Amino acid sequence: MEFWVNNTRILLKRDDITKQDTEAIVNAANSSLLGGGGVDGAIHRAGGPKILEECKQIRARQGGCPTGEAVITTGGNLPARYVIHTVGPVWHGGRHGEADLLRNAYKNSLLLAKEKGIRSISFPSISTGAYRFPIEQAAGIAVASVQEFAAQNIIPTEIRFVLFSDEVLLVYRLAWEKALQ
Ligand code: AR6
Repeated sequence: MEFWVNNTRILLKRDDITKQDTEAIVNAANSSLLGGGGVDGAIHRAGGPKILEECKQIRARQGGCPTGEAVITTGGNLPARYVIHTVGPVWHGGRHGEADLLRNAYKNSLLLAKEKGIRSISFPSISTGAYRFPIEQAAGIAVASVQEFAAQNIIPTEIRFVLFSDEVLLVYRLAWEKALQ
């Protein structure tokens, strides 16, 4: 299913993010940048050791990636040319700035893409797995962040939400429909 915000195509699909042919895919990483489970593990497995090597170089330079920020590596063996690694917040009940930090993770990933001239990008559902952010609220924040960015920026021209189950896809679809009302 797709929506348009000005000239940006927004696509929602149930799929594996490692298979996407957008110029960049976003990784729901952790601050160490050294890999983990979930989508992070899947990206490093499919992309091969080059991605981890580059993450280690970034770590050596800047000591990891703070929550809400984003860094970029190449895509190794992935179809995507780049991986943008962002760190969503761990859910601690909602009174610890979680919403703002999640908004920052989407926004800073999109800003980095724009800076690099990246025209198409795929996002997973950041923070809603191991980091336990409640899915409805996370979907609302993801949708609002992308909608706001697309309303103000020309690139990326295609933004995909690549969701791992029908249930999560439905939550994101409802969040978009609500946002467009
Ligand atoms: N494609 C798309 N989505 C996926 C894939 C995939 N291949 N695999 C899992 N998901 P999570 P988080 C979905 O836990 O909550 C890692 O260990 C998954 O079903 O990957 O931000 C990191 O290193 C869920 O809907 O990310 C961090 O330590 C969503 O991706 C920590 O987990 C996010 O789940 C980050 O936790």
